[in-house]
Amino acid sequence: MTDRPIDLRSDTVTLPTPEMRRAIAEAELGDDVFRDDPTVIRLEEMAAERVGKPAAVLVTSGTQGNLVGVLSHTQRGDEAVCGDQSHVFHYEVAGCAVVGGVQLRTVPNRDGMLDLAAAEAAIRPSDLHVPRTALICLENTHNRNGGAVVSVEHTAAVAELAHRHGAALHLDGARVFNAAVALGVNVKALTGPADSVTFCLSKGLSAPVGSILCGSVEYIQRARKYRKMLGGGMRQAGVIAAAGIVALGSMVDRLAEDHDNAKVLAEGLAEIPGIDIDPTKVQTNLVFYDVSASVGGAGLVNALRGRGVLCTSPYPGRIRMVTHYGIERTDVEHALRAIREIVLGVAVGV
Ligand code: TLP
Repeated sequence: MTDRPIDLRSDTVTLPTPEMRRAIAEAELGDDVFRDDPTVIRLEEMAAERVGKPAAVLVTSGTQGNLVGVLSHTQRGDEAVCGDQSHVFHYEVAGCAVVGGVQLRTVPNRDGMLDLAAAEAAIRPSDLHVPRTALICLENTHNRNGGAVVSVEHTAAVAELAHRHGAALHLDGARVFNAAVALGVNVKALTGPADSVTFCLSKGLSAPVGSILCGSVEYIQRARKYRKMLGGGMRQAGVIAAAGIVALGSMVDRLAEDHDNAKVLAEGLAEIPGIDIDPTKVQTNLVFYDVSASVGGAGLVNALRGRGVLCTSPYPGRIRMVTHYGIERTDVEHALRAIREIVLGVAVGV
């Protein structure tokens, strides 16, 4: 047992770096609803430039970014096509339906990708009886598909499909910098084909709060209004933006360390009898595996907690572990030892 928990529940648990804490303390501030906060404006300009869009708006969270993002592309009664494993469909409290009157239509997701034929078939014809397909949503990296990276080619193909049918493409890029680092490409190759992009400062990039929504100037103007409607008009938000500037400036390249640690974890898990994992599927910082043949999901979560290792079991029998800033190689080794003892202990009836 170590003195601090090894917290593998999510990369959302990351704490701000010392450089972020200094930047927060020294940030130049103003009321951002009046557009008087120079630090927010700097972050938004930096973020837009980074992903190759004309404009950006700081939002409170990835969920708010996706909701404002969808609202700014759609009207009530429209439909948005998304993956059946997507975050926007599973984990955003049906915000598109509740707030936007937008119906989500799912198509199969595999390895982060949308089934292109199914997506094309899901696009509505022009007919009195049916909703308008206004939008397609893509997610990169893909959370429920094990942190899978969506390729540049697939992103371009989905954008081409959307645009051919007069729809827009929104990218839920909560972890798009993980995808860019894993592929070794400039993030613009992944964000460029999309009409709008959300990415999170508060996950692997380790800022305490905040996400960014990017798109055209007119689109971001609409988004500012929807953000205000949703209570996301923030005042001296430079305290948040200051950490975001550090996040974008110095926390992107180190995501490779998290991916390496996830690989070590996955390879170690594959050697433990009673654990089902394909380590070749682990491309970024999310590690999913199955323990239904041994201790069971809840069993492992609880036993690990007693040994100072935190993780989640998002579906029965399955475990999710996430590597991030603050998780060192020695933490991964400690977690592996604890898992091995628990799983083998149960297997031999100890
Ligand atoms: N995901 C969280 C949980 O909600 C599951 C996590 O711990 O992974 N898009 C994607 C792909 C996400 O994974 C998340 C957060 C969001 C959007 C929402 O971001 P927040 O939590 O900032 O609202």
